[in-house]
Amino acid sequence: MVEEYSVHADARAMIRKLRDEGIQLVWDRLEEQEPQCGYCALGLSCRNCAMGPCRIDPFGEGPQKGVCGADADVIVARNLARAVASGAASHSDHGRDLVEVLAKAGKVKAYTIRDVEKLKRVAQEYGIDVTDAKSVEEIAFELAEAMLEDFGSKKERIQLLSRAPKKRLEIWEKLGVIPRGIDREVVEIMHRTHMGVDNDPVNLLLQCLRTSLADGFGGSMIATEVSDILFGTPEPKMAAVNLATLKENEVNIVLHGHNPIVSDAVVDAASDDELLKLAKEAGAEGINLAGLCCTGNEVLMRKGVPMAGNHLIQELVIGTGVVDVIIVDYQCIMPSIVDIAKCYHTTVVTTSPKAKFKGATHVEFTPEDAHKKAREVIRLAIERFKERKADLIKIPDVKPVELMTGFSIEAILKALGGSLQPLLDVIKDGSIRGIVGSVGCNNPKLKQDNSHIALARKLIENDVLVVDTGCAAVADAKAGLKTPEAAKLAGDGLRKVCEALGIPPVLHLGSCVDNSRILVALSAIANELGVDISELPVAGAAMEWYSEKAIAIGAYFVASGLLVVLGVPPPIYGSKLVLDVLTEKVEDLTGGKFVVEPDPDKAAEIILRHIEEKRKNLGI
Ligand code: SF4
Ligand code: MSK
Repeated sequence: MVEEYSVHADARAMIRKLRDEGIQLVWDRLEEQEPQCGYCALGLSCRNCAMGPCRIDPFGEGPQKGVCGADADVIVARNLARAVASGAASHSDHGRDLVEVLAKAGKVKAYTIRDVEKLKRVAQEYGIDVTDAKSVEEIAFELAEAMLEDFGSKKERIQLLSRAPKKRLEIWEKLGVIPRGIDREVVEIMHRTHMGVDNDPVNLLLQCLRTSLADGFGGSMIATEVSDILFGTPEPKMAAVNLATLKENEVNIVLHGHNPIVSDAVVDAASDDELLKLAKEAGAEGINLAGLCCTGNEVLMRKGVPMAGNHLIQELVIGTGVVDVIIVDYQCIMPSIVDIAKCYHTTVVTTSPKAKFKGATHVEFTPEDAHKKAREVIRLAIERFKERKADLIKIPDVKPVELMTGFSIEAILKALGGSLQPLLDVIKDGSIRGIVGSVGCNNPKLKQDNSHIALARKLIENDVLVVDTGCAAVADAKAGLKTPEAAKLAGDGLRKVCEALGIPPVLHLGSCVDNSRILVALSAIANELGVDISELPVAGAAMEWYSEKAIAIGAYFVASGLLVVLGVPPPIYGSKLVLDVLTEKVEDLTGGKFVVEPDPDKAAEIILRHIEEKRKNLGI
């Protein structure tokens, strides 16, 4: 049975250990929840008001309308819209936190501008004068102010949308889905889905696209750009992944969550001589950091900090018995980790006023005191190190897997010699048939990482370059697909390109917000070719998604003209109309559409067919 939970030996070893220790895990809780509610799975339940909760009978025998009169189509569309709003809000609020730090950069100890050139470039996009008369801090402040306006409701169009190809902008204008303000679109969904407001399912779905674009070209893109400006634009580097990156003889601090604001400060503090001395006095040989989920991706991309794992590893990592502190910010952090930590010596430290966990230790980080707080957390980890329970220690007997990370668009351009042309040439001559963005999470309903890895393997075998982010990226890394040597697993065309450039066939573009890098790259390629994104031989996939953020990401890919394969069915099957729109009719509107296909081999075939069709239409 444990074999069905994960493809990885390290995960399986830990599942067995924690089971033996009587600890309940995500898979156990999933089993306890079964059978899960069929109405909810189909999107057919509603509790938007106190006349309800209501549900629609999918077999047509029971009620077909909620108390207010809403039918299946309205209820399904409303539920989906609220998920998009939540997903877009999460990434975008993460972006806002970074913008607030940007406004203070250089004025507070922990944060400076690490990529001045990018600061100036982005500031110019916002129409900010970047003459030498202004200090870097002044430009940063002005950019932060301008970006905050993107969140509001005064503008007619968010700024970075101008990166999209002209044809795409015309499509969005025609559809009326140009996002005006990030917060505005999220709020408007909450308004429209209140009882008695928007009762046209198609109109609701269009607002889903608009809100998702406010995330993709707004909140997420701002998060990526500001992270690069503050913490450095990633460059290729080697690093390691899996549970063997934890070290028994060192103080281990696991960085979990999404935003680099906290994790970057901890990484800086971990090399402090005074703290290292303190760790040694406690009997440790050093201070070891390991990442989880997207904040892990952030420090992996920029600093080569090793990665313990992705979403479904978060409970297991504590079971090694060597995690002294697990420090979190927000998003994708299971509340269960606090309960599991109590069975060991591990302390869970929360850092954000908006993400407190019952039973955790709260050490609030602000831009002003991040440096001090990071040191405080490391001191706490050193104290916890002394409390380890020797009989509970077991790091899985595997070797860390190497990966090459750090492929920002700037880094890819540099590898190509400063221009997209060499990439366009190999796409045109067929050495690379197309590009696929593989994104998203783990879901305990699927064998961990199996679908991500199987899809990536099949795509690269067929000369499709894979770019990945988030938990999908960690999955592919653990499978060894992110070393230059993995080029031998690719088809001849892709292999030769990778070997010539010394890069892997699966490129790590970063965290979940860094899906915006994919939008930037596709926009640039389309602009270079003078076509629209929907005409490119490209696609997206979220084979193991679980999060509302993944729904928003899928929606902005579809809105941008991409075919997106989902490996887990979204809760829309209760409405034939919504299903038809999202999997068929939307293609006539945006050029993109969703396909639901849990089998990774079949998903790859669908994508490969799509890519070949696009190539044929382009005459290449
Ligand atoms: Fe029921 Fe309508 Fe209220 Fe939803 S909004 S709970 S369908 S009455
Ligand atoms: S962390 S959103 S589980 S990718 Fe971005 Fe992973 Fe999905 Fe969270």
